Amino acid sequence: MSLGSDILRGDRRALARALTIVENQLPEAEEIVREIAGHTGRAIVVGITGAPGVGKSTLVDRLAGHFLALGRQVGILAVDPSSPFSGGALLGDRVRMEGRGSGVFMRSLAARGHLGGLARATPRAIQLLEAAGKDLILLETVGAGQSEVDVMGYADTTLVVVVPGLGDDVQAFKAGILEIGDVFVVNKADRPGADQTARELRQMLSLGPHKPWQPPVLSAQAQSGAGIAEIGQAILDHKASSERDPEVGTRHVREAERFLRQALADRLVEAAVRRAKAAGRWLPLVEDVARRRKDPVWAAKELAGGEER
Ligand SMILES: Nc1nc2c(ncn2[C@@H]2O[C@H](COP(=O)(O)OP(=O)(O)OP(=O)(O)O)[C@@H](O)[C@H]2O)c(=O)[nH]1
Ligand SMILES: [Mg+2]
Repeated sequence: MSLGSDILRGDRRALARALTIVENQLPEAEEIVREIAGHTGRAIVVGITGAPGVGKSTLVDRLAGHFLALGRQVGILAVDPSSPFSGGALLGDRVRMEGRGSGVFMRSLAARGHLGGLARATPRAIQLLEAAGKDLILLETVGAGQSEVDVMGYADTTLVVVVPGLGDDVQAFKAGILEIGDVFVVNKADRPGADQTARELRQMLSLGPHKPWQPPVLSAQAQSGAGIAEIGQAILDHKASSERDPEVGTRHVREAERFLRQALADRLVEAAVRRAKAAGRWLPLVEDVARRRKDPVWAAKELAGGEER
C-alpha cells in the first residue's frame, strides 16, 4: 500500500507522515502529490491572520467546532514563519484541538530554515488534507510581515483578526492588511473600545476601491464563542460570492500561477547553473561572491544576461 492511497482511505498516521515529508521537502513528496492529484481542490481554505495574541488560535478552535457541528470535515494548519520547529511553538494549540476527535486534524508547519520553504509546503499540505477528506481547512498564521501575505495567497477567504485599541493606530492597518482581508474580526469584544475599532475599520475600508465583495467587520469573543456563527456565515457568503463573480478571484487560479512560476523557476535555475558550470563560469563566480568581490545579485545578473544572449 502506498502512502497516497492510505491518505485517501483516511488513515491519519499516513497523513501525518506525508505532511512531515512535504514540510521537509523530501523527494518522496512529489510522488505522493501525484498519487492524490485527482482528489484535491475541493475544500474551502480559510486563512486567519493577525498580530500575536489577538486570539487567532482560540478563534480557529471555535470555528472548527462550529463547522464540525455543520457536518464539515475540518483540517487545521498552523503556519509559523518565525519558527524552525514544527509542533513545538504551537504545541499548546495542538493539544487543545486534539480533543475533538477524528473530525478535526491539526498540524503545525514551520519554516525549516528554507527561504520560501513554507511557500512551497503550505499548498502541498492543503492538498494532503483535501485528499484525506477535509472540506474546510483553517490556516492560522501570525501576521509578522510579508510572510502572512504570501501564505494567505493560498486561502479562499482571509480573516484578519484585530483587537480593540488597535484602531487607534492607523499604522497598524497599513502593510497591506486592509487589502488582504475578506472578513475582519474585532476579537476580544468583551474589552472596551471594540465598537470604536469596528467603526474605524469600516471607515477605512470604505475609503478603498469599490469591490464586488465588501469585507464585513464583525465583532467576536472567541473565548466565550460569541459572534462565531456570524463569522462562519460570512466565510460561506464570501465563498459563494467568489464563485458567482470571477473578479473576486479563486485561489485555484492564483495557486495554478504560483505552481507554474515555481516549477518554471526551478527548471530555469537548474539549466542556468548547468550551463555556467559547463562554460567554467560557475566556480569563479561563486568564489567572487564568497570573497565579497561581487554582489550575488550582480553575479546572478551577469549569469542571466549570459543566458539571454
Ligand atoms: N478577553 C478575551 N480574551 C480572549 C478572547 N479570545 C482569546 N482570548 C485570549 O487571548 C489570549 C491569546 O489567545 P490565542 O488564541 O492564543 O491568540 P493567538 O492570536 O493565536 O496567539 P499567537 O498564536 O501566539 O499569535 C489567550 O489567553 C486567550 O484566552 C476574547 O474574546 N476575549
Ligand atoms: Mg495561535
